[in-house]
Amino acid sequence: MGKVDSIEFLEKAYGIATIQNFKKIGVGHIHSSFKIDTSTGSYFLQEINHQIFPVEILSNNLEEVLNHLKEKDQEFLKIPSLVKTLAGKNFLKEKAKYWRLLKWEEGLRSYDNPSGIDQLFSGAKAYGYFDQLLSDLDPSKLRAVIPNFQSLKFRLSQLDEATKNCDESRLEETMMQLVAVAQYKKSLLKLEEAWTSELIPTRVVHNDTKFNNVMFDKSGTARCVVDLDTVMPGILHFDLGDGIRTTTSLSNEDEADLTRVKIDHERLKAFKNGFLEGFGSTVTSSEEALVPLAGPYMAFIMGVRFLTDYLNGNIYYTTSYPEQNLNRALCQLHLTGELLSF
Ligand code: GN1
Ligand code: MG
Repeated sequence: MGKVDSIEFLEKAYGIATIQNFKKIGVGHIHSSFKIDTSTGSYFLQEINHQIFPVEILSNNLEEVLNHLKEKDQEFLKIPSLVKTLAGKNFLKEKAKYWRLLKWEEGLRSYDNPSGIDQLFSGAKAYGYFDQLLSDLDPSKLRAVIPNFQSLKFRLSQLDEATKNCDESRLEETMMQLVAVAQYKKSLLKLEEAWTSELIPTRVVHNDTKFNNVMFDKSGTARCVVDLDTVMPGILHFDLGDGIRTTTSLSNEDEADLTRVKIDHERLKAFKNGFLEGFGSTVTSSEEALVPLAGPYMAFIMGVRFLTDYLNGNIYYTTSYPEQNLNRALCQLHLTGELLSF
């Protein structure tokens, strides 16, 4: 993935001006992303990973979500603009590759780690507000783009499968992480049980609220929530939790020095308060009671998924070095423990 031999097909299919600059940008672990500049404006181009996403379902969901968001009378968040092909399609198939094009959000940028509490609070508020905007989207309009995406039960079964099929050396190498998984799973499955038993309500949520999926203007105010691939029915805790997972420790997702993976209470509080303020509507008392499990649940599910991918030989996430998924797993499982004991 990622190499583009000739780009003229894009100009033709989308009817855009001649492409003057074409640059790969390193966002996300799944698709390949590019910035393209033309004389009439810039675009965000993605080569869709069609091994992971069913392209047609993905693209229809995205269009549905964007249309819903655009109908809202609000100015707080900019809504990304999907560019259709001249034939009116929401993705482009060229040879064996699939593409989609969005307008480039001028003057906005994202950060892997928040640079301060105010920025963190603003990002969290934008995510909460985004979920509020989705709250009246009819879930039946969206198809499950990746079934069981946030189900811990399902992710644990994938890990189990991976331990049965991997080579002995990898199994030995990950013994400590597997012990951590066994240790934490019971308390975290409680959140999923609360969802499946309808103790807490199903809501349409973003499902990938890591901090670098919200974009800020020059003044440090969050103005746009991006990466809408996994907007699906879920629970509020998934979005609250993924935000906490990616902002509460100053470390990166794959930090190998675990002494650097620690909870900053002020940041944790800021994300939670910002998110709930942005969401605005009442959360139920059962939702409220389960808020403490949000962060550890998301750190844990990511730890489980990274570990599974490492055992499977790194076939799902893009990696920039062979041990990256193992480091990601180590870091996320450590973070789980820290968040649980907080
Ligand atoms: C993946 O591709 P990206 O970076 O937006 C993943 C998320 C994880 C995230 C971890 C479809 O998102 O679920 O939280 O990596 N997306 C998919 O950084 O699996
Ligand atoms: Mg994503």
